[in-house]
Amino acid sequence: MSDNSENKEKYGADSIQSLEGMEHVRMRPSMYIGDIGIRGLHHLVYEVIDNSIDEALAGHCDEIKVWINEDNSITVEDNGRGIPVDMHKKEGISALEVVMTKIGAGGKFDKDSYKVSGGLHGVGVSVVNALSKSLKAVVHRQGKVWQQEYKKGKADYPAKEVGTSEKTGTIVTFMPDDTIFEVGTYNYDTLASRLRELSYLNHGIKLELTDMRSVDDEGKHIHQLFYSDRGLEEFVEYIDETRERLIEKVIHMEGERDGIPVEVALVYNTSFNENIHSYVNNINTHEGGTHLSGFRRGLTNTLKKYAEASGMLDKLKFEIAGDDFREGLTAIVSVKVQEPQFEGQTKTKLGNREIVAPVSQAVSEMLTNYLEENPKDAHQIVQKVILAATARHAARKAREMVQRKTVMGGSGLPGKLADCSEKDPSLCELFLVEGDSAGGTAKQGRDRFFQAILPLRGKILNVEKAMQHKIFENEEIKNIYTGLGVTVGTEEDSKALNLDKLRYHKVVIMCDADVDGSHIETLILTFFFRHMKELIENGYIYIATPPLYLVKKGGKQHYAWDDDQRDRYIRDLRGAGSESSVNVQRYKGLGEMNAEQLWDTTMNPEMRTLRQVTIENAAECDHVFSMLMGDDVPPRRAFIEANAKYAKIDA
Ligand code: 0RA
Repeated sequence: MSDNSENKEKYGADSIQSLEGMEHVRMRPSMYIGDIGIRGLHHLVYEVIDNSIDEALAGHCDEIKVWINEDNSITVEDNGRGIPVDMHKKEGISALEVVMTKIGAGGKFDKDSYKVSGGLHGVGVSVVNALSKSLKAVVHRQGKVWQQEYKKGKADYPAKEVGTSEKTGTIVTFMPDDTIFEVGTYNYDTLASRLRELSYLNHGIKLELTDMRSVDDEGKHIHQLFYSDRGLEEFVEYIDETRERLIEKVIHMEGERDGIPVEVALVYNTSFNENIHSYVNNINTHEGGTHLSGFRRGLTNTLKKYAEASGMLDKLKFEIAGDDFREGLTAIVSVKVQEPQFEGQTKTKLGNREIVAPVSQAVSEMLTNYLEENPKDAHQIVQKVILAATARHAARKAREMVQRKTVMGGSGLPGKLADCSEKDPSLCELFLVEGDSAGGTAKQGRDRFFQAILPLRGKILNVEKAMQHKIFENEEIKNIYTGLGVTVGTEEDSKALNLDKLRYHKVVIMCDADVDGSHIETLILTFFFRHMKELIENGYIYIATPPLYLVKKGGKQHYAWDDDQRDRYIRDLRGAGSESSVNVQRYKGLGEMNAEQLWDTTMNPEMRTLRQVTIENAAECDHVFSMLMGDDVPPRRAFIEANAKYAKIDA
């Protein structure tokens, strides 16, 4: 999230104003792409793909190919009309050069002739150009091939004709500038999950990804094709792949209301979670907004009307709340908005009021039809709603018990919590530690001024499968709520999280570096993802990385975090001359370290590595957590085999 601080100091506010667009992008990259870490690096690719998606949405392109090249540069090719290359009257350079070098030009530089249809997307490819060491654009158009190259956003030469062609399209290859980005290596899975998401959100477009950096067992490059015929219907099927359906089919509609393209798909499963993912112009609006309000309104009104008319609610002794209609619901809402206003902390909340009605109407109409035509499913849904209302009633009591304690203050803190003395949450850290014994070591090893310890006993509850009231009755989970100072539920929203009294801005999950530890880590992360997502979104959740080995000889010792590092230390220490077999200790658990070692390697801010937990792709997380924590074994085994870190060590 930080700009290049060196640059920040060099230029004052005055000189910034006089800088040209491209230089401003290079000086303040975070303003344009969010950050200069791994996220920003991948954002560059999305920015280029967005332009091709716009061309596809305009109906001129149906194939987009992406390569991660051997040198970690990226190539994006589409079969659209090709970016125009004729002279741009006002600028005196080719239209291609305008698109590539003028900030904010995008496709909108000349409203009438060169508007990219929809013009829905991001900051524009010129930003990618500005942040690239080199970029090359090749355009196939009107029987010819044109090309132009750039360095740090500046053209090497005017666009030139380099050949003839029978096809049309645009090919952009860029190498991110390593003086700007902290990292330079692309992650295949990150790009793959974005392309999968895009293929569902824009059905009918073929998206291909190839990794030129490596080959598989058969000598082939890793390659995937993402294509969806049925759009969000398939997206919901994918997310809920391992959940048990309550109704047979995904309910799906696509259409236009008041000129706004709206697509919605939903299904009910037998779980207790609400999973609604909303998108505006293919961007995940994880803070929701007016389209989500419209969706909820349509859903609640329609189901309520149906349930009341059915007579099934007659014997119910309490009111049904909005939440009750969403338990076990998986849904996606996607709208395309010409001039979206984004609000909220992370600018991912849609503000346009005019979007509420079209979405709500679309949902009402779709659901009304569905309920009429599928009375059996309708009955199932209403029964589920009644069950949810009943459970919520029971859960409220359990939750209020937890919260009453928190409100009472001091004595309300969990008995097992060893608190820190500092009270400013921005300075405080809470370690959630696997097991009482490691908890004890951590208590001795910590800096008690700002580090608090909460030991968790064994495996915490799998919240993916538990009902609400079970969650609030669970001892370890209660301790997490009261320890953190987080409360749940307001008048309007019984699940809203209140972080005003959050006591720590770093919550560090510290588990053993083995299979059980990973399992516990996943259980805790599942809890945070489902019940305290805002903590992750605010960047408060971290994972500690205890070392795997201690390599020792005589008075010299080194900690190692992986096998390569261990082997290097072994060689180093052997190399010291003598014959003696160097001593290697494998730390299976935190408990095998003494307090001093734990502080030195894992807790001391000067030495430790904390991994911050972020959500790159919420829908993909939803899919993975439900799969990992659900009942279906084969997909889980496959996932673990593909990602396992400790399997070999513990086998
Ligand atoms: C404006 C006008 C036209 C094409 C494009 C933009 C265009 C931009 C990109 C960016 C990536 N791929 C693209 N493909 C097309 C064409 C106008 C015309 O031919 O009449």
